[in-house]
Amino acid sequence: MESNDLSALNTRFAIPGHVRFKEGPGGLAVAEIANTHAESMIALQGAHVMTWQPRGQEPVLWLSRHGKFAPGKSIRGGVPICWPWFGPHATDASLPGHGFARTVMWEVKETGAQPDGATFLRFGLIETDAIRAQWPHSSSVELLVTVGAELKVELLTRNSGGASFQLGEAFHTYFHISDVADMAIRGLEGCAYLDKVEGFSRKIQQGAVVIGSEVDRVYLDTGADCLIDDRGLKRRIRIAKRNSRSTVVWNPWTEKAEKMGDFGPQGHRGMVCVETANALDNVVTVTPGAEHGLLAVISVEALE
Ligand code: TA6
Repeated sequence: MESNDLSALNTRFAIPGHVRFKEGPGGLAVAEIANTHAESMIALQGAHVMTWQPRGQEPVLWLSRHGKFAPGKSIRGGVPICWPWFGPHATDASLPGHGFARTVMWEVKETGAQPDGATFLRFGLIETDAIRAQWPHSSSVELLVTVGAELKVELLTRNSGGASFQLGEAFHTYFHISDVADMAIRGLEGCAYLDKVEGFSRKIQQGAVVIGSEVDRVYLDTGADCLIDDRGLKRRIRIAKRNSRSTVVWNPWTEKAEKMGDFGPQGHRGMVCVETANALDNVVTVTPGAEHGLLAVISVEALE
């Protein structure tokens, strides 16, 4: 982004003690948030929350140090926005996996200092002909972010057209953990899931989710909080959600991570994705004039 664009952004939206705009990795324009509760960095490309670190805590989001930060390239880590479909496009394999929202430019629409000291930001996806060619529906989408002692992200989709459309979506959130062997995910006990590692076979979760090989599961019909218990960091990450019926758990493990090329050596051991989604059987129908808000609230607790 041109430096004058950054100066225009700072003129309109910077707030001392909260947010300013600067050139980030790969020359991507970013919002840099630093308040009494936490620090965070959000790329305007994809309205991509790259980092969130509450004061006194280790980073909560995982961001690859080997990622390619470049225009039009999805960032490996943080909170990629999968919209308006999750996974491959239903009928056109030439379209980007997980939709286009995470690799196109969004614009800053609002920033604010909250009474409790948190920082609020609102982003809007910039409509282009290229986007309309992939998504021929009259819609708008905004991301509302509150950076504080918790991280709150809400994806607001509005149907401004005359016909309903089906929406697949996710916060594809990468969490920083001490080591995958020292971690368990609770909250999905008894849930049905589609196991993408085994041909989307349908199974039921027995006990906590522990990871010792590639895991790629879409848990269905669940609105439950997920808890990442990290024994190494002696902390619990809570992912609460609203208007989400799917939770995706993913770790590529060694071979797939090496193939992807942007995890770094053994990078997969320090991360797990717990994704707040509406995917596969749980895609959402948005009727004309309706607004659908996917909400995730991430917080950190001590692990007794
Ligand atoms: O959410 C898990 C998943 O769908 C995996 O199947 C894998 O494709 C992952 O997303 C990463 O996808 P990406 O396009 O970001 O490399």
